[in-house]
Amino acid sequence: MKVFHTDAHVLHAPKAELHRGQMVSPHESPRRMEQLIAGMERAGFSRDSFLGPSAHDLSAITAVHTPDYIEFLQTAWRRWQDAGYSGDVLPMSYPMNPRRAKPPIDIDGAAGFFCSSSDTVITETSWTALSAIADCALSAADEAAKGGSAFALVRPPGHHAGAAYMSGYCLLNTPAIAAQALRDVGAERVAILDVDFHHGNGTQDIFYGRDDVFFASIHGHPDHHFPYFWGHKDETGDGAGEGFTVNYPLAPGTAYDLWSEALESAMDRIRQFGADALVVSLGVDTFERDPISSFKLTTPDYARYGERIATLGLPTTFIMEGGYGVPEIGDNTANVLTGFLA
Ligand code: 5XA
Ligand code: ZN
Repeated sequence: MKVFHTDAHVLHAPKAELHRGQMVSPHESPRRMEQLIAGMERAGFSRDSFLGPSAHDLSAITAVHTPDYIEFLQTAWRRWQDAGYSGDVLPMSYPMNPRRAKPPIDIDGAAGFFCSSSDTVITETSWTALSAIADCALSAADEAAKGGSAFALVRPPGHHAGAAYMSGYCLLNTPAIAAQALRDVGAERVAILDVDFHHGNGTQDIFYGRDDVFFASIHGHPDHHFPYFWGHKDETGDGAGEGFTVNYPLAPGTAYDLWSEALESAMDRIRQFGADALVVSLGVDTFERDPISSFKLTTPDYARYGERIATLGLPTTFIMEGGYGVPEIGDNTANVLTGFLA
């Protein structure tokens, strides 16, 4: 399996994270990537074999994100400095009714307009990192468009970012960009399977009204976990998209027995949908020792579910999402791929 990766991820390195009332060292940091790569190497996916992405047109990103949001991402840090603010761009004020709100001129207000949670920041060089990771996701999707499978080993994650907002460490929705690219080169029906611990609210939001991209998410119940306001069972799509979203919110403490039942159900729905390509939002923060999550998956479980996903028999684009703080994030990620390839 081809693995696409870019060292440019280090250009997005937030200084701090607002977490449970304190500014802490960011959970989502370049160090995570070192842990991911170390685990991949232990499993035989050598760093030397990783491929750099090929450059894609910005239109592949604006097929999913609004042009004004992209312009915001590209210019926010400079505007923040020009306003005399210091540190990373860290939003503070949020519109309660975003659809009726207008973006203000002041960058402090504009940042809140394009954001939904204060754990997500923009640094001086974030955009360079983001455009390179979008290229990784698109390069992996190119492989799937040719009938193969590939992995975009990238950070920061993507699935909380909406068409016009950043959230939950995510600034560009890489799985949505990949899914849309697959549609644009001819896949009739694309399914997105989100196995990250957190609900993929941004991905859901982007495709909620559509019947050509199916979205399934297995995640910690929003009563207890970020992103809190989305991911309930009764969120099933809207208009033409009704029935093309399925959510499996699970209780804190869920282990593989129950988690895998949800996976089998999600895969049945993907089969019924008749997908001709699959995008997997591959978060490994379902791990029993993840510091910000509460499921109880163990390292061998990841290989078991990788093997199950392979039974769908679809060209598959894996995109790295969450998973934090422990060396096992690399082993768990590699296990999914090894199980898939077995
Ligand atoms: O999948 N999303 C994450 O892992 C990030 C959650 C951020 C919570 N502040
Ligand atoms: Zn997550």
